[in-house]
Amino acid sequence: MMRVFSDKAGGTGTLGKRGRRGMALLMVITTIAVLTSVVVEFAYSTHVDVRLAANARDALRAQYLAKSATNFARLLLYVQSLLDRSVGQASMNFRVWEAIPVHGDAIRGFVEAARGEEEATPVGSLPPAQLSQHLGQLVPAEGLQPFGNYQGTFFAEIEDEEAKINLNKLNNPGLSGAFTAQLVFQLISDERWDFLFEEENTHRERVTREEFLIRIKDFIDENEVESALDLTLATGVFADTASDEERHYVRYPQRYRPKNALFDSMDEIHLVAGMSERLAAAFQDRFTVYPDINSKLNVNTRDPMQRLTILRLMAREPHHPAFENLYTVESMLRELDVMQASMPFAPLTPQQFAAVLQMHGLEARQDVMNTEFSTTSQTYTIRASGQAGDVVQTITTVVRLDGGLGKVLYYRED
Ligand SMILES: [Ca+2]
Repeated sequence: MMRVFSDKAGGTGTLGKRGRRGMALLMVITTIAVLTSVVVEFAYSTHVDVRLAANARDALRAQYLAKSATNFARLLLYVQSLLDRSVGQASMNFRVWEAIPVHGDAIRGFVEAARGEEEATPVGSLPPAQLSQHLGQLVPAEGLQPFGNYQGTFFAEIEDEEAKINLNKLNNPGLSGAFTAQLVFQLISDERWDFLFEEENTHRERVTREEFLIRIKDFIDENEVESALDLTLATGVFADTASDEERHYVRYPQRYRPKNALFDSMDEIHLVAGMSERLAAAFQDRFTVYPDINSKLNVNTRDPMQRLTILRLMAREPHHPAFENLYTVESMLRELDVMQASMPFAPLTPQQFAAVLQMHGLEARQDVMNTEFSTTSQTYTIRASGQAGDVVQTITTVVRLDGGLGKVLYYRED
């Protein structure tokens, strides 16, 4: 290299024999450099293409694994609905969806165990299916991969939506609406949520706990006047005022109006005036909008805070000093745990909550016992995940049981 350039730098004016050789060498080097970069670029883009294809394959696998998990969960809930209908007595009931995990490995293990008894065919030993030349013909069964022979894994979690407080019930007239308002207020009253009602949202607004309830009610109710709240009343806790509920919405940079209809999804909670991201996030798991507005609150929740809310609202005196006594509160919650542990997958009943209150010297309200609380549910959220390679796909489905596999109220793929 140095020779080549030093010869040129020598500057003889015309290219001598050595100069021509140098030129040839330069062309060869340049050509090799160009070719190398082309080959590297080609190898790189091929590598990227392969990765993209593998990723797309894994994404598709993961998506279908998540769909499988969703379907398994829906099947379990269908079995639950059959049980709920055939067993009249709640004390004999069984929460099958809590007892059986929807997990790919568990299901595969179960399938392999079942197959092991019939025939000793190891998974993956069968040749791939011969595809038929003619469309619309059945794939021959002998060439099929056995059930459970798939790559990746899936699982699903089921949540009981009716064990959460239904915000749409705030619009119910009479005892049911008043009771729901008291439930919501009781839940958000805990002093650990103080910070949520002290900080401003992105619109520099701040709402009190009472305003939080009023804004939700005004967003879904049919009329256009602002409500007032009186939680001391047994029924009709919301009353109309003379002011306009829209005044909270018109000052936003992008104006919009309250919906004046029931929530269709939990995503709409963010539209309520005065709502902040943190406020919505804090109660996302304890509130719902999916169950029927006449459905009762299922007392079967594992959340201690929710259990305490139920105990308080069932008590004749929700503000009894016993509820401020940490020792008594812990004792009541422990008692519920003991009852649950004695029959792990049987539902707790409102009567058992009442019994716990009585054990601690508190009287239970009989008027709400069977009208506001229940032990069975129709509405569930299924959070399903499928994983293949590095790709995870999740599907969230809300279903309401209808005698079959249920009606889908909400569906989202991520
Ligand atoms: Ca309204």
